Amino acid sequence: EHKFWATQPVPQLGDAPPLGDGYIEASKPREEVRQEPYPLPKDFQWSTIDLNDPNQLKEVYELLSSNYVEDDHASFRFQYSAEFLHWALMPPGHHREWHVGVRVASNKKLVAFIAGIPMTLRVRENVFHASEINYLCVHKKLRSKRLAPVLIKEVTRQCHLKGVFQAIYTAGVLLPTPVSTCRYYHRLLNVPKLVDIGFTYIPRNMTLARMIRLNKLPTVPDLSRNNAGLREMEEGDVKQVLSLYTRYMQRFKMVPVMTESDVRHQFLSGMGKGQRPPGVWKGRREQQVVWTYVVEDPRTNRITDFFSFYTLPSTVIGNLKYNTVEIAYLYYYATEVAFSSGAEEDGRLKTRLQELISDALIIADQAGFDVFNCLTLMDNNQFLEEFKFGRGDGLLHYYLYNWRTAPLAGVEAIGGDP
Ligand code: YNC
Ligand code: MG
Repeated sequence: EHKFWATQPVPQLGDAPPLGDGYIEASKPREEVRQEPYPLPKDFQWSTIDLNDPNQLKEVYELLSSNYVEDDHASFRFQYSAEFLHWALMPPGHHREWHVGVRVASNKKLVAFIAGIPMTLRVRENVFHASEINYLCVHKKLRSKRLAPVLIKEVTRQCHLKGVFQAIYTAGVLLPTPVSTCRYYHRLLNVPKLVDIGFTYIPRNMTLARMIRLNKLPTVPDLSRNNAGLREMEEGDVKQVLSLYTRYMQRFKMVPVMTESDVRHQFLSGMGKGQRPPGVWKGRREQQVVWTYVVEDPRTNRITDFFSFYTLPSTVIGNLKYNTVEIAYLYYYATEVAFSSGAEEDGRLKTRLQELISDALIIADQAGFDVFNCLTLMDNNQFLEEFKFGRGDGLLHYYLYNWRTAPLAGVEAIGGDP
């Protein structure tokens, strides 16, 4: 029933969970990797995309803006900005050959895309090089012609040519076979707009005014008061943020392993131009993609915590009043409190996470975001309920290519059966 996926080195639906961890297919020396691109239907041609060329970046942006992922009701569609794509697809060590496009041979129009970026992944005890595959997109007019498998095979070949034989990817659709499944949760910020565009509705025995009041947030982050040390991340914080990140991620079973340059890229490079004056929380920078804050202990000058979120608007399909809904997505965070003994048992960890995320919500609200999203992963179950996050209907499945490991339980940490 999965004609393509049945041929790939992934666990098949219904397979017994594996006893041990490891690859499914052995790696090959470069000379044994297929040297020619896979054939495309006639009238189409492969095109490596140079994202440093503003014109090509814009072509990818335009393809995705009109043809990328929509929700089940076709009400919203992800609208990645060009700045976002530049940030997401050009991390340290990225390969141009992993930005795979398909063009119409006659007029060179870009009609399909898939991208990979290199990463180091830890799954349980094993650390290995992998690619993270994303932005698979086929123009709406070319759907259901089995183009997607050709794109996947070609990006796989390009990974193999660089000596990478494992991959991680996520999708809203169920394929063979998720290693984990998360649910989206949404914290409403701009209630009237979210009701207007049908992102949410006013429940029975509730009024709009009450709903607004219930979701109202303070205007100043708590950890910025009384010299508590909250500020934007800066270049000088990279080493300490890496150390915090690395130690905190030991709590989890499947995580990216980062270096200093990864941290600089992931948390700083997308912060946009120009310094915001300290203590100013309102408004936002033009084209800022990622927002990273640290807490610096004023007595020791040590970074004790950090949190980050990124900007990813969605197009509101067919709405006359609003073109987009501005969405912040929770990204990585970490806190020293996790390393003090007993902090989990006596609730200190939970309290600290709530302080951090509550400030993330305040900052996002002041910056004009309409909604704050997160998934049921990391320690997010420690604050979802208390902070009035609503359970979404979207699921996100996580997949590994050519790596078997038992399903990662506990990621769908709250919310019950999907
Ligand atoms: C999907 N999202 O099951 P079977 S997520 C993977 N990921 O194959 P056709 C997908 N496979 O079941 P269409 C998939 N969606 O027969 C469908 N498939 O074995 C499989 N949507 O191909 C599907 N972006 O070309 C079926 O379908 C086969 O024309 C059917 O094209 C699909 O980026 C798609 O949701 C998704 O643009 C391109 O619908 C199209 O429908 C579209 O006839 C809107 O394809 C945008 C959208 C997907 C977002 C994402 C992650 C992609 C991961 C790809 C797998 C990577 C594997 C690792 C490779 C590197 C390995 C190394 C080393
Ligand atoms: Mg197709």
